[in-house]
Amino acid sequence: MKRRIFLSLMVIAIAAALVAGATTAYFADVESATGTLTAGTLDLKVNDKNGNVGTFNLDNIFPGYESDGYIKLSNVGTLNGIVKITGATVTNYENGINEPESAYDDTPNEGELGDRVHILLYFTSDNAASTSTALESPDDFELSASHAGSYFGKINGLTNISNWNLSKDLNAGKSVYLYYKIKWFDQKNTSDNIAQTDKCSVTLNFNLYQSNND
Ligand SMILES: [Ca+2]
Ligand SMILES: [Ca+2]
Ligand SMILES: [Ca+2]
Repeated sequence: MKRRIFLSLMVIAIAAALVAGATTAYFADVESATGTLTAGTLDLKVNDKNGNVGTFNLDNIFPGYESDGYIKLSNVGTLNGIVKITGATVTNYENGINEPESAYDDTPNEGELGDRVHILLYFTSDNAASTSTALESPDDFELSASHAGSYFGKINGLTNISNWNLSKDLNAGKSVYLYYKIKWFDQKNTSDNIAQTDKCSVTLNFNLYQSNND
């Protein structure tokens, strides 16, 4: 009887040893994985500034006047984008009616300068002077292939600029330029007197969109 009890205790002891051994007796290895998500950036600057940036400020203009220049548009973000002119605001100020204006039935409170002066706009990759464009008459402007996507017309027509699809690829860390030429074609008659003293303000709205070909 004692022997049977002794054997039973032996079996229990061996079984317990096997269970204990089962938790430590094989190789093991544990690893983990961590991923992170960080959003990129799209950030547009106009002439290296944010906000509504002042550009040209042309005083004392006249029939026959012209001026051109560039507006620099930079993508200072980390994602490639497309910059687009999404709209424009044109405001005409009468700025008083002088004696020559009054001879042309000038209507008070709304200037005529934006109806008299033309503007040419297109995007270009650089601001080299060689890209400046000659304009001899309101009818003679033809787009070259490198200037595809442009606006040419009266300043007042800029209010429809969203229909002209002015856009250009603007990759991360890069700049493009909006070329502008402002020209008052001399009509060789005195009807332009109606715009004496008048003032015109133009605001272009730019939007930098994410491009889908990153
Ligand atoms: Ca910005
Ligand atoms: Ca005036
Ligand atoms: Ca006027």
